Amino acid sequence: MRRDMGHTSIMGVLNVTPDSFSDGGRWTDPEAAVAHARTLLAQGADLVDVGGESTRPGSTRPSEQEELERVLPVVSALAAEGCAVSIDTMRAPVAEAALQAGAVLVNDVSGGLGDPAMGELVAATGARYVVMHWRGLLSDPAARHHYDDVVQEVCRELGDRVEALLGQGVRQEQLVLDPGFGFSKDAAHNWQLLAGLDRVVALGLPVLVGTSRKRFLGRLAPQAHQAPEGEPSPPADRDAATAATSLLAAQAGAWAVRVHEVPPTRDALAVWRMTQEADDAR
Ligand code: PMM
Repeated sequence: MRRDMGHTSIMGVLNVTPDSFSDGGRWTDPEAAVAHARTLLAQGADLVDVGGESTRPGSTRPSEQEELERVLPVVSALAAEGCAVSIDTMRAPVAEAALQAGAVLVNDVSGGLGDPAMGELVAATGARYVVMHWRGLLSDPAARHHYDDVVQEVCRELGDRVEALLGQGVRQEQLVLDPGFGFSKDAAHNWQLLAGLDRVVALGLPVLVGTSRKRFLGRLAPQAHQAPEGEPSPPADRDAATAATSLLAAQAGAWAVRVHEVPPTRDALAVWRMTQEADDAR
């Protein structure tokens, strides 16, 4: 069965952090960061996601001031060039400052649980808001990685977040859902989520998918990467797999995919588009 193709946008990742798992430390200089964003856009990204805090397990949180100092110069410079900027933050004051500097979307991996003021800010500003699924802030660590049915539970928990946000005055048109690949999920959960992504899409809101370079993509064929037994391949070797997951996400109806390396995903999406255009012309 074929699904009608919508346009799936590409969100390019720009982590201005010293410690992100794949690109930590590469773009901490604002000029280098802005130059990289220009490359992502020239390669076909529709928007650039600027993040100043790594959520990598074991990383220490930057202070709010530190996070602001990392992201604001980059957000301002890119917005001034007319680039669509998304701000990846769990802090309402950082989101607010970035929106004032010209960001158009708030990407919150805590889905509003990290800062109780986030819902109110999103409601007041009318900004688009990505609600990601993550159990990382649950007080019961044992519940974080236990699912009976990961797709069903992610859908239900995202639905609960949506209800809470609507109750805070956020409008439905502002919301984007993200199942949170790799966040409180092991490899099996991630594969199940990818297989069941159409059920997340069926919730009726746009869906963002972030599988890029994640660990579960590093164990496909260890021998092909000459990785030591049991070790995943290095993050930068996971871009072909990322293009494949991005294509599957697009076919399931994703609104956007979030990737570090744009060309492989751009080309994978183009292959699908051209195949469908040829099919339509028959
Ligand atoms: N993953 C990371 C960071 N931010 N935001 C959304 N919406 N979805 C994700 O899956 C996501 C995210 C972690 O990856 P990175 O450290 O390479 O940015």
